[in-house]
Amino acid sequence: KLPTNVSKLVDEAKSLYKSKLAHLAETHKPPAFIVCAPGRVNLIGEHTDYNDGYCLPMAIDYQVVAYGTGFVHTGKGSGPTTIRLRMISSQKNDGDDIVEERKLAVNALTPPDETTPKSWTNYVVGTIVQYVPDLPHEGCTLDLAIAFASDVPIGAGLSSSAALETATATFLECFMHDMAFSATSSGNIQRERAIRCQKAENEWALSPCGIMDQYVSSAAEKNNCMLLDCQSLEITQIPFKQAEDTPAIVVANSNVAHEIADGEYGKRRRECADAVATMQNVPLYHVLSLRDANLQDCEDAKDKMGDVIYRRAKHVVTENKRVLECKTALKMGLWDRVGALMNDSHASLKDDFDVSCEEVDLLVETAQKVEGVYGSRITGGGFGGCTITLVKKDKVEKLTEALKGAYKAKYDKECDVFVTTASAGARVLAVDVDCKPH
Ligand code: GAF
Repeated sequence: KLPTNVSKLVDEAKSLYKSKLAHLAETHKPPAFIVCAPGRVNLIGEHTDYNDGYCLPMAIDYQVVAYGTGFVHTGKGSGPTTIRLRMISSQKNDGDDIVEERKLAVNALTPPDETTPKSWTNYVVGTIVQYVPDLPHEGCTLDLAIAFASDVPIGAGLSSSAALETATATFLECFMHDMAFSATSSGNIQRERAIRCQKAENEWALSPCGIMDQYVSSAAEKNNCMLLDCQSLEITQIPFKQAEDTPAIVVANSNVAHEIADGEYGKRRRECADAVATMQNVPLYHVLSLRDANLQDCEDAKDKMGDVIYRRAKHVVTENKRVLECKTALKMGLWDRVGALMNDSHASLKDDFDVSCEEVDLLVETAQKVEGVYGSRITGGGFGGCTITLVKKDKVEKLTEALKGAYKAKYDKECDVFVTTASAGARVLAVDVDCKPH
């Protein structure tokens, strides 16, 4: 049985497909595949993924659902490969009926540049492009009609774009499966999918993100946090133990929007690369990425790096340690320790990595003072977005009131607060043979 929000999204996507796409006869080749992919919240391990480090995210209950049909016309085996794509999204079109239609000749495809208007469709096209090499030969036509429905808040740092890419990829694998992945194990499929979706985001949304968001949307497991080693790309599921004293996971959205492509995130990446280059010049030859460095290395290179780069490196080095300690604390159900590590992580992101903002700090500081709260921190890329707080279950209401009250009092604005579980990653929900027009 599907959670209520997911079955609502399935109904929405199905009815969008039937009313707006199904009558376009040539795309209508049953069956339709229905897949979903979740947004994420990161428990701890921020700005470590692109430094070859560790992170510990989980999937949230909010999802992107895709309902669609796909067909490969194999053609004569010559000429350019084309993609005929019709797509519609309940979330982005704000009630207006525009069906985005694209006919794309693969050999003439170029990713957008800074001058191209931003569009949600780039995430979808960018992902589809990653699957073109799986087509049987050149000259095929890939005919796709996909309706998306989503309840992942946009621009909130909850990975709505990674969820869209991952849902698209999972949908594509449904009918390209025989060609693409029949010989691979499911862990490899998830990893490969995450790599492709990250590439789509880097090249087609011009967002220099790491791999955390796409990987957790792809491979999360219910009631687990996903420990990701971003160097080996190995994952280990760490149970978020379900017991009487298991805390609630509360997410608060500051509604301060920020996009990774906006510039500050890219700047942090360059500063981390600078730190590595300086350490090598010290010389600390063992440091090939910040994952290899320890606090002593940061101190040894401090004079050469200067204060800003030193603080960036210090954050990454200490954050990696916190993730590994948090993994152990989680396994043992030591919630006080998990919380303390979250609080330290926030301080480090605020003071050393400079990726918080005053609205988010207010939410974190307010939460940290509420009775029954284990820990609270900013989550995701930063500069706005959400906080994650672990709190005793019977104190959720108190926490919610405190957060909403403090935010309203200081900014005369609303913050959204919700409880999530550690949810499952991308999956196929159903195959629908009845996808004819209404
Ligand atoms: C964003 C990015 F997309 C991730 O790759 C990660 O770097 C995160 O910010 C910070 O931990 O969500």
